[in-house]
Amino acid sequence: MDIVMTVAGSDSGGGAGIQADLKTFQEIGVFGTTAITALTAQNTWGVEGIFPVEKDFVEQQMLTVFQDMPVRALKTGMLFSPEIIETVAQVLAEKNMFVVIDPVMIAKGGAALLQRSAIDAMKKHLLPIATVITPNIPEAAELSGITIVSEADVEKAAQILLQSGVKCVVMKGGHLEGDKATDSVYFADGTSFLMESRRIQTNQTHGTGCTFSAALTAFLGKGFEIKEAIIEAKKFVQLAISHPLHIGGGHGPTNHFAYKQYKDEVEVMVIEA
Ligand code: PXL
Repeated sequence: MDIVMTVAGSDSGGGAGIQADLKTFQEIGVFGTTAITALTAQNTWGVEGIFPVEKDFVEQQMLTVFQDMPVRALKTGMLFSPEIIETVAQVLAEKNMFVVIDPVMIAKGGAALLQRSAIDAMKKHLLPIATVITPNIPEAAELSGITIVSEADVEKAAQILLQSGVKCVVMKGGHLEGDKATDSVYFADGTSFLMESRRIQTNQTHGTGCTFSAALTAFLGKGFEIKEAIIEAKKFVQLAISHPLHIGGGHGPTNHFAYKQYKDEVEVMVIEA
């Protein structure tokens, strides 16, 4: 059994964070473990409260699992503070596993899931040891320090992020305009490709980013090559968005059951650079 870990925050509403990650791991058939960085009280309307976990206890959760289980791939989600980021980076620096960074900053309803001072810590400590980072456009703009409007800006921001030492950048295009949702993927060796899919008009998107990075982590844990893992994760999230569950009255969660049920109907076009 392939073992993976998520280091992230808990979403009591079950659509994002640790809960989305574990559901995704389970559907893909890997064994999920967790280190929880913060509890949130939330539903589909928004985040009502945040209760961070002490950095030493985040470390203890990770080390206790690592002592006993060979974790092949790990993702980070909501890390909340610079202290937690530095601690997680220190623990991971001595380990040999795939590391996926989902640079979670702001929840759909607007709540800050990362303190501003933590952005520098992420660039300095976490990116150098990461395999893949999966920013959306606003997150990529924050991390790279440039405004992103055009496709040229997307590439420029990705190149800035690659300089920090991360091996692969997945720029999620969901926040850009257009009838296609295009993600651009750049590798440190200079290669790149695009993934294009139909844009789905829906507000049932709570936890989309968590679900994509969790699926990517699960496929890496199963031994997929990085490129194949990214493409399969895109399929997982595309299906999760296109078969909504309509739970709650606000931004509803994505459907983690959909991949297993509808895997054969999904279309993601891969365009080589
Ligand atoms: O989708 C980002 C995210 C990550 N982690 C937690 C969240 C959210 C969004 O609400 O609540 C715990």
